[in-house]
Amino acid sequence: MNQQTQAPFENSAEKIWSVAEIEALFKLPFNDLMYSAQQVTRQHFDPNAVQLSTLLSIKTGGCSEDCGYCTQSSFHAGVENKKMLEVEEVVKAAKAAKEAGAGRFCMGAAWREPSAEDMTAVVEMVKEVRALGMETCATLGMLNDEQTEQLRVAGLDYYNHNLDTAPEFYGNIISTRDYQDRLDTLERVRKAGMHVCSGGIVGMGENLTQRAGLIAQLANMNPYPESVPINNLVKLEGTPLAETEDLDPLDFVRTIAVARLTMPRAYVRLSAGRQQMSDAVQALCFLAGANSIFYGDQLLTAGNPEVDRDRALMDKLGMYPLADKCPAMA
Ligand code: SAM
Ligand code: DTB
Ligand code: SF4
Repeated sequence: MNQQTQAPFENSAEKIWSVAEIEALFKLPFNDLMYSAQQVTRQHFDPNAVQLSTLLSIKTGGCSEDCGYCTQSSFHAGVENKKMLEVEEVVKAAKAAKEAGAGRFCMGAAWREPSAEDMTAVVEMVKEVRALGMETCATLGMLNDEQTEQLRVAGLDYYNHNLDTAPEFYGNIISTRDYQDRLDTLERVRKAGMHVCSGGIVGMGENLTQRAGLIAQLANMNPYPESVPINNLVKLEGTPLAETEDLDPLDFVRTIAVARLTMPRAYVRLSAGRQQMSDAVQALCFLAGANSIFYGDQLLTAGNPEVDRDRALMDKLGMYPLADKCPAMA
């Protein structure tokens, strides 16, 4: 059985947020911000349950985009260009992820957009992973209408495509594709009837107004994404952003809280950068309303906390995977 966690949002005259209003949330006293975010979390979610997604890079390296944070771009020295994984390898990894407790399996590819041939293989992967009883997610770059339809028919539950940053800062990071291209792909995914997973990266040198600008773009989508990954930049060797100054961890926590307040019913995912975070900072992120993580020792090319470390952290915090029952009620 597929563990579908969410019905698509029916919209809804949700609030339209100005960037200034969001910036004001960022500037609240920390305790006030955390208190409000935790209250909103409790209106919509079990505050101790965490949704677990495992990532697999099904096609690594050699990408024709120039995203400044990414080690898979052929514009800068990073990982080598590998060929796409075979369907059987993907299914094996998905089975292992399910065994370890993940509810969703996300397949990522270093493409600007998939070709027709790529789509044939991905459709097969999606069908087989879904047949295991897992939720499916893919992140393959830009999609056209025919491709969104193919993925929907195959049974894809979520499509991940990030806005990455505010429109005003975007040109500092990526030059090979426009902000509007990203919005168009998200619109097609929504129109095809799949759940939208879209978020961004913080700590790329953006200022507070630009961080608020990213959240405004996401929160003002109609409807806003069901899943919102907030990534802390992982500074990967060879990328133009490798030497960027560290973001104050409390500013990362604030970003999670502001995402929670502006998108109350979304799963807010504490995404890339967890391996470099202390348990205490992660605990603050959960308090701020994060209720989803990437689970498994690898993201796409970068590391993620070991499963044992995450299990220990969940135990320490009295948290449990979304699919499991609260141990205290068992
Ligand atoms: N090629 C597809 C695309 O760009 O849409 C899918 C894969 S891409 C790696 C998915 C997302 O991962 C990016 O949009 C970005 O938000 C995030 N990401 C990539 N490298 C990162 C890094 N070094 N630190 C944090 N997030 C990163
Ligand atoms: C998302 O927002 N973060 C994930 C997923 N969506 C595809 C990717 C993080 C990538 C981190 C760098 C790497 O592994 O290369
Ligand atoms: Fe390519 Fe995606 Fe990396 Fe950009 S983020 S270079 S599109 S793999």
